[in-house]
Amino acid sequence: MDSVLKSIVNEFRYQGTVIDINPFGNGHINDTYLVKTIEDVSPDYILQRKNHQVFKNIPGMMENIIRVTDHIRNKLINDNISDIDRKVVHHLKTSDDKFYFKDTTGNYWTLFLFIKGCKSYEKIEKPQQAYLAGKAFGQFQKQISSLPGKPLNETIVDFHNIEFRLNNFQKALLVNFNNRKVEAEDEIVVAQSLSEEMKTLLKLQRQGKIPFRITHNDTKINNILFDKNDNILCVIDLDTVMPGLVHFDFGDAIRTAANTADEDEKDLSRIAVNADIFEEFTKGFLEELRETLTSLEKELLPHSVKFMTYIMGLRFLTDYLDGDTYYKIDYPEHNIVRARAQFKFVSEIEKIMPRLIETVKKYS
Ligand code: ADP
Ligand code: GN1
Ligand code: MG
Repeated sequence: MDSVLKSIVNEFRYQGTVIDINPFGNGHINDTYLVKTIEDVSPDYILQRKNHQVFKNIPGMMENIIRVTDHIRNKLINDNISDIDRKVVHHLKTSDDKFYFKDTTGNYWTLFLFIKGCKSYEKIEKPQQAYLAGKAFGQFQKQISSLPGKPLNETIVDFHNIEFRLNNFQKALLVNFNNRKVEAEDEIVVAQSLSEEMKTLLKLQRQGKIPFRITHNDTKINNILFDKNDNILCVIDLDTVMPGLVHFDFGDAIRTAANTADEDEKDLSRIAVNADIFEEFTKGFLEELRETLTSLEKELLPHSVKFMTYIMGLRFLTDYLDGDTYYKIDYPEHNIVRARAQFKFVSEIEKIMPRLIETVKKYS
């Protein structure tokens, strides 16, 4: 077992005897480890090194997470829900009463309970899971809509701001790491051709026609934990919970859940929209939020799928041109492969847009 990691875990007030610490999960930003304990009665834990190049204010981020998880926990207690530590993320404190530990090299660490017997999916396999996933993200948004107190801290400023992302893309074109523009020629054309259309949500928000709410902002489908019978346990990965548009959550969830292939699929012919998954997710999501959302917000849900897929493609493309400074990669072309796959999904969304619009109307 890594003694440095062990000493970091020891900064927290946890229960049990640690026997093993191993890398876990496949996030692109943070480093995640599973911390196992010997005793059956002691929980296992997740240790996470938060990426402070990406999240510039970790104390502010942890303040958000604790406010949000405390709020959800109180609601579950009020509703007499059982097994609460599997229904909301439970963070542990350090010996000096903080929810993060800053080590001597400036890295930030958090420790939270590992939820036993859970699973997460990279993409959805059955329509019933999509329905429950839609309900989970809808419910999450509903639960945090009543969060009292000051606004949440913005953990990444301009996270889904398309103007900011397009600006970064322009800068990356100038960086042109290893002359990668040649390899990325087709994707650069796609990025440029859709840039105006992709400002729709930003413009409407600036005109005050669609509101900022509290949103999750990283609703990849692997950020929902299911139990072994595919019941929903909870929504995880709360680093980016902050003010945002409902479209960020709906769009990103569909981008990952309703894609017939992986985010980084190389064989573009395998990438399509699974319309049944889209329908079931929409049904679950709108069952929770139908009364809360305005007609214009609902009308823009199909567009949000295109928007969120485009913005992810743009960010992968930007990182490729920058020389891979942001996302973790498994091989040198990984980011351009991801961008290509996202832009192919955008074109697939365009093909079945009328059906997506009909489906959203049906459940609105
Ligand atoms: P990242 O920000 O890197 O995506 P996550 O917080 O989503 O990190 O964690 C990565 C993976 O670890 C998740 O997809 C999930 O499979 C697993 N995981 C995270 N939190 C828990 C938890 N509390 N209990 C069990 N598994 C978890
Ligand atoms: C990152 O950390 P992870 O893997 O859940 C990214 C998301 C992207 C996603 C693409 C903070 O999410 O915005 O959608 O990769 N998170 C951050 O897979 O940039
Ligand atoms: Mg995650």
